[in-house]
Amino acid sequence: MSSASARAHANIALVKYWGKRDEALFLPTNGSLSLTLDGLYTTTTVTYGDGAADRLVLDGVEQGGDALAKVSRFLDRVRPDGLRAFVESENHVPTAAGLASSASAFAALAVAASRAAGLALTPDELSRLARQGSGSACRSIYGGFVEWRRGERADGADSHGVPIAPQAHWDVRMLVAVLVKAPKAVSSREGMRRTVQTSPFYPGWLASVDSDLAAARAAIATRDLDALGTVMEASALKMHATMLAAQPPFTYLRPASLAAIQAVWDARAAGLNGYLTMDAGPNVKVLCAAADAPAWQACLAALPDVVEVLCCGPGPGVA
Ligand code: FM0
Repeated sequence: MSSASARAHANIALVKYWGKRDEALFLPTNGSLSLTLDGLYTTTTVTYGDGAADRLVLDGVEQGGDALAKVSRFLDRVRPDGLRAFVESENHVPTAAGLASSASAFAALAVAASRAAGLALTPDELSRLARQGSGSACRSIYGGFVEWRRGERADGADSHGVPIAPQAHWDVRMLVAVLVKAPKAVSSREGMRRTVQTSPFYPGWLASVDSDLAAARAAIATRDLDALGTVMEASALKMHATMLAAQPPFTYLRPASLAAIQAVWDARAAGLNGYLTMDAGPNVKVLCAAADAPAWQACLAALPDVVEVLCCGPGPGVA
């Protein structure tokens, strides 16, 4: 029996990944750029042995079906021949707010599974491996600000996370307004596929990503919150607009999300500096300076249908 553990933090994209050019290898149509977060992480232990079947226990609950099958397929990339795996994973989020992240999950799994197999992979190799569990996971290998280079190669060798500024580079805050949960109608995977194949806005999205990435890199290098916030907010809203134009159309925006967006814009107009982003779910996140985090916390907590507001800083890479 051999066993290893790992911890990986969640990340939030500042310039979004939306669309795959290769679904099997999780190769993106566009580059993306994220901030790894300190407060939200997953710890995973992988133990190889000669059991009858793989097992997956997530937050103390035995999993089967698609979740187990996906993890088993992922482990086939690194497991020692003939061995079965016992995977125990815990999501560390302040409450059961539905923030369990596939990014931190597959980053932690990639590291624990390869270590337990006796493989000493480099960070870039771990990033490529994590990518093949969930695309955004390739960014959670690294701390701080991380770019996922789209890459050009068909085998994905050049498509992995690249650290562009460490955790200590810039002490910003990302507030997460956790909104009332609604069942997720469309997975990211299906949503991306539908958008790429049918949305007339998708070519416009793609055409704008490289200049967004360049603007985000420059803003991070100079710690320019207004420049980074402006491009971050635009990237998120453009991404959500592509989905509304897909066929059949869909959206992750809920009435409470729109109320939060309006509240962020109103607060900014009134002089509180911060910018919003949203992912494939209803929650609204705000990027701001550390000194403004308490005011944003109060602003977001006062909104209807807010379950709680989390406040995160830049986080570390996998350990
Ligand atoms: O994180 O189909 O990684 O760049 O969060 O597993 O590769 O869950 F806002 C959407 C994340 C997409 C943007 O997609 O998809 C981002 C998103 P997978 P993910």
